[in-house]
Amino acid sequence: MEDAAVKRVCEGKDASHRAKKTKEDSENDREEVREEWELENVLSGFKLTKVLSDSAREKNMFIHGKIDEEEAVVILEKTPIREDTVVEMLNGSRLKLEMKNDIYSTYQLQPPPHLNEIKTTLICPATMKHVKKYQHQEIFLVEETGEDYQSITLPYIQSTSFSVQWVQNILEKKAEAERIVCEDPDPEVGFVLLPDFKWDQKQLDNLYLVAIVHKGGIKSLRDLTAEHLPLLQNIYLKGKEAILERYGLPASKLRVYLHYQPSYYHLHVHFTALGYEAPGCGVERAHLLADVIQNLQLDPKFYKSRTLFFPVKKDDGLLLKFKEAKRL
Ligand code: G7M
Repeated sequence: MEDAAVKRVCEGKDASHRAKKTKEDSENDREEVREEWELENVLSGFKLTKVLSDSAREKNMFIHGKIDEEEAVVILEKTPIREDTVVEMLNGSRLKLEMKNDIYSTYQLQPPPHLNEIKTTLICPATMKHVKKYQHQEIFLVEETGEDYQSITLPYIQSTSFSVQWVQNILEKKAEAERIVCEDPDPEVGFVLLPDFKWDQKQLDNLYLVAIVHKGGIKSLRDLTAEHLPLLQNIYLKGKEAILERYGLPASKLRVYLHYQPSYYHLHVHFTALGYEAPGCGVERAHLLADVIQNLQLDPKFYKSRTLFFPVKKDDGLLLKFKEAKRL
């Protein structure tokens, strides 16, 4: 089932059109794509300020720099090796022998460029808040009561939080419209489900979609009451159905959750492959949508009054506010 689904993903409009074509087609495509790429290399003038963090295990690097005097953050990430192109890669690469001993040998393999892509995310112009977000830092667990939220967190997020322009662009079809997997346009219970920009859509192992609600004014989990149950149930039901239909992945293979604190204060729900340890899916930050629904069914004001825990980086202004209020 999953293989067929990968095929469907790869045949999707914006998923890899490289996967299932004749060799000639692929070469023609590559010519066109190469031209596109050369025209669009906005990174050619990138000047490094600092590597913010990197991980040999995750094979990624977060870099702060400048492009034409504008602050920029670049995220580079080696993508998983794909089953549908692995034979092409083995057959079509250059090999350099590193060592040979009896039946054992190791090589450096240089795949053809189109099989050697690095997923790259650019944020430009980036704010210092973006730079801090990706900077490797010590983290602390904050314990936030309902009162703390009102007196410390809410004023803080109202004074400083990331712009949600990208969210508005999605809802108004000004960006990423062709990536939408499913939409319910209802202004009260509707949402848009689309691939998270962390997912390259090349394989289902790291499937990552995000459902963004149409209704404005719901900042986070803290704003949810029983009145939002129809909205949450609708996202849960239709989101799972759409993922099953499009990718062949059943609900039993999904982790569906909200972040607290989120990075962007316009309500959205994460749908990730269960086997994928997505950043921020740990118990200190992720709240399963199914639990959120049940909690609100039991107590309509559950998230107004409960103490919630969340991780905060050392440099985060919110941590300072909790310290100033002697809550840490
Ligand atoms: O942490 P929080 O719950 O706020 O998560 C927001 C999610 O939105 C993250 O998983 C991001 O990777 C994702 N995301 C952020 N931006 C800026 C974009 C974007 O422009 N497009 C898409 N599709 N996802 C985004």
